[in-house]
Amino acid sequence: MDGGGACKALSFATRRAVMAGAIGCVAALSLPGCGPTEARVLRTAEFHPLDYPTSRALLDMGHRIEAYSGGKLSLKLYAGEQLGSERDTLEMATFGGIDLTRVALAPLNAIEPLTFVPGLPFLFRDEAHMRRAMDGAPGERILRSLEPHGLIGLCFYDSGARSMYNVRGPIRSPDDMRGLKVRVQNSDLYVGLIEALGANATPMPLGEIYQALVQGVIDGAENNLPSYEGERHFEAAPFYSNTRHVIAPEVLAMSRVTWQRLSASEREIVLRSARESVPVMRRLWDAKVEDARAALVAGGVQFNEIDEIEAFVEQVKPIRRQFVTTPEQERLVAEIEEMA
Ligand code: GTR
Repeated sequence: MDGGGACKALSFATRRAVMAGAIGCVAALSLPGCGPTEARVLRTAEFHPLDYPTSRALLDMGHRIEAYSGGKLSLKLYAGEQLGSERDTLEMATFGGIDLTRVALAPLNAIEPLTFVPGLPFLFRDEAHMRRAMDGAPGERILRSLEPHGLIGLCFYDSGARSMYNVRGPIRSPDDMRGLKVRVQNSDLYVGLIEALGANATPMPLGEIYQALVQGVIDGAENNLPSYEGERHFEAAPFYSNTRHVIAPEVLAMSRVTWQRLSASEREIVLRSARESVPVMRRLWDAKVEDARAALVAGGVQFNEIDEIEAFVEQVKPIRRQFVTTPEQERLVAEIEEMA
């Protein structure tokens, strides 16, 4: 198992080589002619850098895979945007160009309507509610819903609560959002959410936000503390307002092409290792949130609480009607709400 190196964004040629299974692998899983005695390497994409909780959880999973398979299976992690955006890596996984990818729900929204549900604003009461629901039947249903789209959902990782931040000043009520240009993830749900709050939504990849803030292309964005700190957005947008409007999990998915090439016992090893990495990830996540908070306070960020969150909740209510349109989605929402 391997951390994948520190360099960002591999060249196009190198990316193609990864997809062909030729980089750092004894023999890539998806290559024909991979003999039974050779180690099989699961090529895994992660947007975040190597020290981010999701990356560290994937490394933990890799150790488990190697140990449980007696070294016959291993995981090679391409962290730090090496294989491109989450959207890119999702596409690669879908056609079997890579074996595993960790993505947010946003890039899955366009392919599977059930994935809208955990991203609905103000659905989860807190992180514990989200964890309970994703560990239970609602989470299982969402993971299973990915299979017809060429993906095997293995587990959920945490992403904490997302809040608003911007260059101008504290946001205390939806009125303060009016006219702000706010970056969103590329999904109609997040565009709808920001526009319902009276701001202008600008979809763009995470990696482009810093420059866009500095150049005044956008006035703000929304994210959890680790991404806000890790991507250095606070340097340009030092007002972080605790709206906690979305507490969505993230997904670790395997390419169905890869899954179909695994034996039953290999599948069990992969699934077990993924599931066992979840509590590890959660511990790392909770610690990372506190570290990020301390670094942000030291970095001069001005935090503010929202006294009347009801005003935000009211204003985004139409979002549910817009994105929850099937009986299956409605059932999922009801079931999650019952677990509050
Ligand atoms: C991060 C998340 C990423 C991505 C990013 C974004 O918190 O871990 O998967 O969703 O936010 O806003 O693009």
